[in-house]
Amino acid sequence: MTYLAKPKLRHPSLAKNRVGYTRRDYEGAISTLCAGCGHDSISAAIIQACWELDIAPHRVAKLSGIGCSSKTPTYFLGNSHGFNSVHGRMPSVLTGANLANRDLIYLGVSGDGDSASIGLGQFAHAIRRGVNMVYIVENNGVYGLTKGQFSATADKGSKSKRGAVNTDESVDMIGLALILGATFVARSFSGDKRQLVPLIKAAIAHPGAAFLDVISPCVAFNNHVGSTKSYDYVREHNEAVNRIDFIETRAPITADYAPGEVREVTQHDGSVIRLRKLAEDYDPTDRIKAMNYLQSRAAEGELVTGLLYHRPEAADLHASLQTVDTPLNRLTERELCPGAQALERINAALR
Ligand SMILES: Cc1ncc(C[n+]2csc(CCOP(=O)(O)OP(=O)(O)O)c2C)c(N)n1
Ligand code: SF4
Ligand SMILES: [Mg+2]
Repeated sequence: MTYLAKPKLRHPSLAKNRVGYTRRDYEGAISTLCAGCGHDSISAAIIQACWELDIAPHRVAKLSGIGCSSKTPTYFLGNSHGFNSVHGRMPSVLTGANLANRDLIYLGVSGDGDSASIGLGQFAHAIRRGVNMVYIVENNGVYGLTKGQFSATADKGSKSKRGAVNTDESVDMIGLALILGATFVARSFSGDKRQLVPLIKAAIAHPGAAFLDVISPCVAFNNHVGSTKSYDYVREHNEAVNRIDFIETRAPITADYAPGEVREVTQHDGSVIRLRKLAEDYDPTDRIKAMNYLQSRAAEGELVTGLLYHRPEAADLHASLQTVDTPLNRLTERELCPGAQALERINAALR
């Protein structure tokens, strides 16, 4: 048995959101991950974000690959659509689903092994095409499910539980996402719910490819001295460049900060990201400067977190392909096969 169903009993006085659901309606089966695994905290943050955003569960499609991280969609949003695909293949399955039905909210959940090794090519193409999705890598620096081998995101010089030193350069998922043109790029830590929940909310509201690298310690195989993905290491080296508040379209905007202290960015759907600067010289709208900053801080051993890059006016794959507004899976045969005359007109236009 790979999961345990949660008992359906619940207290009648549990708070409901605007679409009539309690937080428990966004939960999934009981997790079978190791107690203390960072991935469970990310699941809790996703549940919190979707409940607070009043998203009806049937509007979400969660897709994953293979790994402990990719198992987690079983443990959240039990009333949403889900597809657990093949190792490293989540991005192409998600892209296909998104093209067929643009009306759903797509949540791609992956691991550092799933996305930075076998799925690196798939990751690259989904990001560069601007698929409208939230792509979360639950990054622990190891292949947790297959018992703790170094993954491609393990830092050079870091040590395995048994003391072996990693001699390979690491793949920087944030750097890649920036180069590949992701329009929302953030890094967070599974142990920082205050930072993670608003980032997930803002990523859901973002109209293009949103990438979140969440450092998520593996307590079984990568939480020792010498690891750079342990709880202690991340807490000691976490440098948050900003803090965001996410304000929904409907919510009244109250100004409780001094002028100049925060920057407000209105997104496509009217929601507002309120950004409070923590690092004076960090500008999340300047991609090149952001890349330089991240590289220079990484060279000092610092792990920069927060909203690292944001282009609110992003367009997605449907915009580049000029697909119709109606989801393709709702088009009728008549619309899909308009007849020989229509084909003749198209051919004539190409001559
Ligand atoms: C095609 C294929 N190759 C290899 C495996 C073995 N395998 C299963 S999970 C995994 C790595 C998972 O690592 P990661 O994505 O980081 O997830 P984690 O368990 O650390 O959360 C590997 C190599 C597989 N299932 N399928
Ligand atoms: S092996 Fe690691 S990644 Fe997998 S559930 Fe346990 S702590 Fe989490
Ligand atoms: Mg991993």
